[in-house]
Amino acid sequence: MIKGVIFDLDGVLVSTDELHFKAWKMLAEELGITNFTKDDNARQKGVSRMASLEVVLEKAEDTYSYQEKLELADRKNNYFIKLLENLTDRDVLPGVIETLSLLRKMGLRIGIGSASKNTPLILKETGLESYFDEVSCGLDITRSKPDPEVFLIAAKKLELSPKECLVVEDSNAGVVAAKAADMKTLGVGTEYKKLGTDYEALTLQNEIDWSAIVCNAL
Ligand code: B16
Ligand code: MG
Repeated sequence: MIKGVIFDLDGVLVSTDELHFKAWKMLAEELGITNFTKDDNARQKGVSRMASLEVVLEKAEDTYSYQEKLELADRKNNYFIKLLENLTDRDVLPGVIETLSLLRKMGLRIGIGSASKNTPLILKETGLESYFDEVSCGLDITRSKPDPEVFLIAAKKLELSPKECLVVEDSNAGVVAAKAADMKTLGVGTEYKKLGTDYEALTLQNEIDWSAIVCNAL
C-alpha cells in the first residue's frame, strides 16, 4: 500500500529546466563553447550541478582544475538564481496543484526529492511550499541521483518505509535512484516512455488512477 508520494521538482512540478538550459548556455558561451545544445542539456536532467558542469566541459578546449570548476559551477548558479527571480506560480506545470490537492484529500503524505540546492527558493517563488509535508533536496545529500540517498532521506522524513513510497520523476537518473531505493515510480515529462517506470503519464494533467496506484492494483 502506498502511503506517500515523493515528487521530483525540476521538470515534474516546475518548468525550471528551461532556466537551467539558459544559465548553462551563458556559461558555455563565456568559455568559448558555441555548440552547447538542448541534447547536451537533456543529459543534465536530474544530475548534480557538478555533474552537469562536466557535460558542458566535454565540449571545452581548455582543461580546468577542481577549484576552477567550483568557480564555474558557482557562476552558473548565480545566472540561474538571477533567472529564478522571474519565477512565479505561472511556472507550476499543468495539473500539479490539482494533483497535490487530491493526494492531500486522499490522506497521503507528500514530499519532495530533488537534486537541486535551490529547492527552498523555487518552492517559495512558486508558492508551492505549503503543499509538502517534507522536503529532501540537494542541501540534504552527499550523493546525487542516480544514488537513492535523496529519496531515502525523503521517506525517512515522511516516516514511511521505501516500499510505502511512490516517486514521480522525469529523468533517467531520478528513476534509477527511485528504483535503487526500492520505491514504485511514475514517469512524467516528454521522455516518460523511455524511463521504464511502473506507471506513466505525459503530464500530471493526464488522467491518472491514483486510487489504483495507491492500492498497487494496476
Ligand atoms: P542546482 P531535480 C535537478 O533538479 C535538475 O534537474 C538538474 O538539472 C540540476 O543540475 C540539479 O537539480 C541541481 O540543481 O544547481 O539548482 O542545485 O530534477 O532533481 O528536481
Ligand atoms: Mg527532474
